Amino acid sequence: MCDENTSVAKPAGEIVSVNSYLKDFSGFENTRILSENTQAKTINLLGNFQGKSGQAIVLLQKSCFIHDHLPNLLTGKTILNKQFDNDIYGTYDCQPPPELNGITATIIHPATEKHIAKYEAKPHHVIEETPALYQSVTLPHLKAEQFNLQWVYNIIEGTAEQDRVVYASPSSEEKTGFILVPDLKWDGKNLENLHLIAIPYSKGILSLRDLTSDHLPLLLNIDTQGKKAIEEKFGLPASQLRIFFHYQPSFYHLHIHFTSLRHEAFGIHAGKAHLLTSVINNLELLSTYYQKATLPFFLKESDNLFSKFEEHGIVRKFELNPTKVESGDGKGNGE
Ligand code: G7M
Repeated sequence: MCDENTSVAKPAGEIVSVNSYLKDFSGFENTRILSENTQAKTINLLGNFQGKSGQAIVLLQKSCFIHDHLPNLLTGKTILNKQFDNDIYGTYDCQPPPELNGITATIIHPATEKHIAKYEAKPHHVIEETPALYQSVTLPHLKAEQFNLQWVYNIIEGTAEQDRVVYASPSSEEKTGFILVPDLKWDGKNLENLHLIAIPYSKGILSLRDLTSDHLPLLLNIDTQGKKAIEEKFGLPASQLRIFFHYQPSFYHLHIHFTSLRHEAFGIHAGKAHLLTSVINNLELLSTYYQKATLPFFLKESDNLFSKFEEHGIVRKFELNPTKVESGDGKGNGE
């Protein structure tokens, strides 16, 4: 059910996000499955809400098991319907009470074509981004087409997610200060998939590429205070944290991910993640390291940045060629 009375007034023509009043999924029409990951138990859907303008992306992830809930899970309230048994083995369709069987839902509305491309399954490619390619391809593209940063400014300016803030530096620390909040995709409770992001107050640092040794005080502050705050609030020591940047990120206001080592979060692998300690170390060795380095990253074919690299002849779309796969080396790489 929707309670539109609580929605924020917007200028005529601007679509009001359903997120300002949504209470359930009534009226949602699913038009397409964008992608699915059976291992991570996620599904990303495209659709719309009946009578509302704009497309909506719904990201669903089955929640992890919360250890404190286990005693309530294994009781008479959890129904077991047998699928089969064989000797000492039995498999059941298990139906726990709804409150113990949650799904984390993230809704993006109104979603742009860029959002849709981001969540759509498409082949990835490696791009070896030299400093020259950054200047001629990436930078002009991200200046023209980057995602809106309003949600970031809302957090650092104190108008959104303030009840979720885990740590905030004093506002006088303009250059070294930051705010630490749970990532959109984390429920803020389950330590198994802990995921927070540190957002510097300072505007204009687009990404890793902009960092020089001038930013070391900021990065060291984020490293020290972020670890301390997470240990104090969640009891997770620094040795259990993976702290990293994404390159390319989705949002070009510098931010740093803090995730639990046990969490196989999206974007923790080589080709996307750069550990904060390595970044600090590189900057200590050479102030202009990130202006001089070739930075490789993975890019999805559906990403507009991919088309820009394609136009420059740096990469081309990958099409699986079945004849070559059959008569080739058997690895099925189709090139
Ligand atoms: O790939 P990149 O490093 O740019 O990741 C950005 C992160 O910001 C993702 O993990 C998103 O889940 C997270 N994020 C995106 N939005 C729009 C929000 C938001 O509104 N609030 C919070 N807390 N995190 C967000």
